[in-house]
Amino acid sequence: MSDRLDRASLARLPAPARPLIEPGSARTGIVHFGLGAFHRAHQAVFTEAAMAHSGGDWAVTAVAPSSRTVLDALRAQDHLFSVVTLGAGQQSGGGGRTRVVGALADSLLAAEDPDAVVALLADPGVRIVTLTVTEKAYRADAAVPRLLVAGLAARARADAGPITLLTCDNLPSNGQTLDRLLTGMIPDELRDWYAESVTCPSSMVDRIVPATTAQTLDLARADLGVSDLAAVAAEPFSQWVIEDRFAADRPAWDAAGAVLADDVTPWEHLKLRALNGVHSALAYLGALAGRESIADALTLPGATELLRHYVATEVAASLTPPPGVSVTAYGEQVLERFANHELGHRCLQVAMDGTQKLPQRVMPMLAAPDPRLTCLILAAWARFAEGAADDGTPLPLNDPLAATVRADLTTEALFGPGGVLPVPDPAHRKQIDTWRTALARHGAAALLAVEATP
Ligand code: CS2
Repeated sequence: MSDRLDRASLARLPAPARPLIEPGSARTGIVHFGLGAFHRAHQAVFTEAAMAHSGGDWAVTAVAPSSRTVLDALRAQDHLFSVVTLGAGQQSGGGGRTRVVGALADSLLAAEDPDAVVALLADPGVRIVTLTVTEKAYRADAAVPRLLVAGLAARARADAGPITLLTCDNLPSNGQTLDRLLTGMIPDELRDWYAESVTCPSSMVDRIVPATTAQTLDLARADLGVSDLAAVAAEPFSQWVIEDRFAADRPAWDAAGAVLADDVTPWEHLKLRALNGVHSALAYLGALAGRESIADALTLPGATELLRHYVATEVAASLTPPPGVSVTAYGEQVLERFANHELGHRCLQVAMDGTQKLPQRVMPMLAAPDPRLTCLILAAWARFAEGAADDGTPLPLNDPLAATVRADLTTEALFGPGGVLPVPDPAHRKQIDTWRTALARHGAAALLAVEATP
């Protein structure tokens, strides 16, 4: 008897841990790019629930851009994996903390087998492409957009029908961003077909999914009774707001709890600024103060008060929330979610790719009447980029523009015209510089405590 999760071992799992659908019972209708933990804990879960509710051939074939690790684990497990939900009083074992998801049908490694990916995109059974490829992949010279264009060309030639490209990355107007990128890349002879047959709806995705650790795998094994090397951990909260603009049909994601909306923009702005921006703030300030996790960073005296104030003032001034949603109430819920100690979400994970994230998460608040705390967050990033915590411990700068950033770390070089994060107003640059001096003199922990005192 196999000791690992696969189809043969499903019957031995505790009943609440079993998939909602019979694995292998549906054909592939979705090709997903980016086989990271986030997809498995988010879109795969929604898609499985949609199929359990309304059926349909919406199984997912996932494309890993270049890394074999997860792919090998999934292949050895008949593409089954589990989600371990952490925090909010989740019970272990039969209590439903860990559940196997049956939405994945197959996987491909793009770097090794691009032709198979192109062929799949030209399959009439595939009607949706979803993407979680991170902010930095939305460039004409990146691998996934190039593969998408090749796939679309093959699809047009095969007359395989309309297709929806649904991005799930944390970018504002992410659908338009993808559409603009592809429009600039497709050959002229494809333009009419593209305009008629392809839509790129925007979507706002939200679930905190830390990187899988040895502890995640231990929890999965304890709950399932078999080993699952592709398990992911996630918070209980999960949200998906999707622009209702599909080129063909779609899974019953609404029956699975997703919200289909005419306009996703207010949701995207709220989430990027009141959640992701605050996340980045905690990541940099926490890392400087020597805190390991986001939840630890939030226990720094003054951190909660300061971030609450930031959301209520600078963030709230920058946007119009979705109808019926209060920015401060949303911000409160975000802080409660960040306080989930069981997640162990590392500051350094959130801190990566700052040059790609801060423009949509933090920079828009520079337009607030008095963007003091926005300047503090940018200063914290700059000090983080200098490469050492307040106690001297080295901090890694994991960022595609790391070399440019490190080449000249002065405030003028980073934030001046032509810098990696241009801040147009010289008064704001001065404020960033003042905060950098204060951070260097007092350290992040002491600064937060003082600043939060009324
Ligand atoms: C985080 C996000 O790593 C990061 O930058 O801010 O991944 C965050 O956890 C998710 O967007 C939550 O939905």
